[in-house]
Amino acid sequence: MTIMPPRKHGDASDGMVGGRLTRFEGSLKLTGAATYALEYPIDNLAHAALVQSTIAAGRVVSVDVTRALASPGVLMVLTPEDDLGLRVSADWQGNRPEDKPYHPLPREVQFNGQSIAAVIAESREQATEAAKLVVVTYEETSPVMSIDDPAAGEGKLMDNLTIGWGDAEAALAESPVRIESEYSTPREYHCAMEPHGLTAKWDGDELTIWEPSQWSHGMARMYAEWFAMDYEKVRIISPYIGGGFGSKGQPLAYGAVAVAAARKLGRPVQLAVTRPQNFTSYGGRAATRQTIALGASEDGVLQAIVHRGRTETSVYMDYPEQTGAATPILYKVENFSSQSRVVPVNTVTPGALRGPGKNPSAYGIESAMEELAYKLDMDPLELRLKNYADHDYQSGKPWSTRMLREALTQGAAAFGWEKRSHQPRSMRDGKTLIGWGIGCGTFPVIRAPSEAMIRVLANGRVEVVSGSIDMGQGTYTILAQTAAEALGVPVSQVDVLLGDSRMPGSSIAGGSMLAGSITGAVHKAAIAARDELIGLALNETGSPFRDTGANTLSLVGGRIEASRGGGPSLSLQELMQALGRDELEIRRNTLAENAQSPDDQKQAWTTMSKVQGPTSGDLSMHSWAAHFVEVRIDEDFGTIRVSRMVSAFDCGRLYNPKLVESQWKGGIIMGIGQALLEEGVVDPRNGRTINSNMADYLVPTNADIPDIELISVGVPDLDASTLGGKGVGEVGIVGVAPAIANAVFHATGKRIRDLPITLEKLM
Ligand code: MCN
Ligand code: MOS
Repeated sequence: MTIMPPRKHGDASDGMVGGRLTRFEGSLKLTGAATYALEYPIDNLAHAALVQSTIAAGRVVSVDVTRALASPGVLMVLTPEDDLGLRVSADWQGNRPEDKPYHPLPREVQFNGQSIAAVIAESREQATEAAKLVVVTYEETSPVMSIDDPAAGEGKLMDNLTIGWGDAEAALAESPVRIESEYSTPREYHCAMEPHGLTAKWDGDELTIWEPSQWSHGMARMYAEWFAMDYEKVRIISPYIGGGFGSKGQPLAYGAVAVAAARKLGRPVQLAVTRPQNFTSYGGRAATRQTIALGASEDGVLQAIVHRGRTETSVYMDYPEQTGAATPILYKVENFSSQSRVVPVNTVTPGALRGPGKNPSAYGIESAMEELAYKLDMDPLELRLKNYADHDYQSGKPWSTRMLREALTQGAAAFGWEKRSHQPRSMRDGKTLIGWGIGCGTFPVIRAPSEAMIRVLANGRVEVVSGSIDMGQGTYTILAQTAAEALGVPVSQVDVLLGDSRMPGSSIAGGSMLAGSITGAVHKAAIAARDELIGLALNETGSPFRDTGANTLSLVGGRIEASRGGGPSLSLQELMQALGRDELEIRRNTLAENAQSPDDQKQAWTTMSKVQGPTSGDLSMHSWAAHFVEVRIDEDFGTIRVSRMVSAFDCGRLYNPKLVESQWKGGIIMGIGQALLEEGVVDPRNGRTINSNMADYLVPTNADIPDIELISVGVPDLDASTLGGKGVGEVGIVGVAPAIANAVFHATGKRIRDLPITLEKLM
């Protein structure tokens, strides 16, 4: 779990905040040295395989397990008949529902692909084989297959998502120039390289779970509540994760099944969720439909935005994909109205997927803005700049920092936007139609309290310890940089230990909130550790500084010495030896002074109840993006290629620009997939996601990805975070799909309003 320091860096300054250090754990993952949740060598391990429903709605009448139980190696079959003895857990906010049993293998079937039984055997192969022999009889009821099913209806209005100011309907009616369109997006899925799964082991009343997690503390709490045990007795271990993209923030039904099976059997149990089962274990991004009407003056000043969104949810939980999330904050507008509905259908509850809400929301408003630009016969860049929001019209608050104008103008300059000819179909290269488009993106700055520990060891090495998560974004690396800079030691002297709920509490690696939150805690702990070391060096017996009369010392380049030079100079190892210390341990958190009780701390690390949104203070804080896209489309075949992209971002200060660039690129690549390839296809006969595998659910390959030029226009935003950074992980995807849709329109004159834009839609 200890991450080896990098063997070489180009430049010593790489180790400081802002340096371009390579991800510490990257080579461990590439070489197979990183151990994933299903790879821990655990003795006496039994293996579980899930049996999932093949109908979309109804009841399990009976489960015949005779043949499965007789199959070689089978130890146990769990069905809805078994009471696993679980209780429902509190939600993310920590709100406890009425105390009642929780059945992870329920009798009631609410979607196709719901887990209804599990076979546990000596080997994974035996469990998988026996799972096929379980015979389930159902009593079917009539399901609602998807948002397009006539039975789905208009859905439920989510009052808490209604946003409005001015009189949008009236202002729209009076506007001389208007557009109105409907935009749709299909179900989309995370498809992280590492599928879901876990290994669960009981030792008496203590439970250890190796499971990929975006939030070790939150997951430990929910497991503890399911199994009615003390939080302290559950341990989640998750040092390496092969991607999550939002899907690994909470324990899921299969986890409860595996842990319950381990308890019943008295043996550790491992459960590997198969790739198809991944598609229904945690929902993907909900299918969305939104209507946007824009009203403008003849010279292109926005008068009104009217937005109506509908998104799929499950029949058992209202999860709104907030299509009205970006619409109110991108432009200056005096009259605004947005309403959102959820439409219950027989699907697993959809969930957060990179850029939740903001992503489909930006797809809508950024497509609509471009439609308005054409209606006005105005350059889409000019329209965006003309309607630039000088403050947040939704909250009425000033922006903390908003360099979106710079992103638009610098992005345009790098892209060569001035060479564009406005008319659709007016740019071509032989039989290839060329189109250029813009899409803006945004993601809020979200902050959560976090805690970190700095340990200085007798050998002079420094450990940063946090239960937070690195699923590939770079947490290990930026925390080493943060500690090295604040302490004044080379980064090669720092080890970072993450991904264990027994370690200090932290925010979720989600909502792009981790980096800003946890660097704040590490910075605070490292400064305190430095002050403590200096204090000990000045005052402790045994220290050679004690008698020098110095009243302060400095710690630079890993050496402690008088600030003015002269006198003794000790490495950390020498100092620890002189002090006769084995270890110095400092913990700090970012909680408010009045929220430091053990209860407050537990709430802070294990629920979302202390998370602060972008407008919780006097300012409105967000990351911003402007994407410029060129597409090339074969006129005869309609094949679309993204041939060039420039994306300019304002994410404040960048802790590590190299990692930020790969975050942005990762988001952009997912956005290209969303625009052109990704679509969960629902079988209208039984509600099954037909293409629930990596061969049929298309994601981009290297050949689909052009050169992507990235520009950072951000400035440090010290209101947003301790070190001045804003969120990076999600904003990259936001605005990419509309930029591509807009470029496709510019190339072909045809506007495709439902994603993905596949060639048959262009024909
Ligand atoms: N960073 C930086 N400077 C900043 C902000 C961030 O250098 N001002 C860099 C750091 O390397 C940091 C990373 O960007 O580790 C992401 O920081 P942040 O934006 O705070 O996001 P989180 O750490 O909270 O990570 C979650 C975010 C989300 S919500 C999704 S979804 C997502 C994403 O990160 N899923 C990912 N990036 C992913 N990257 C990988 N490889 N795999 C995923 O599943
Ligand atoms: Mo990201 S979808 O908030 O994990």
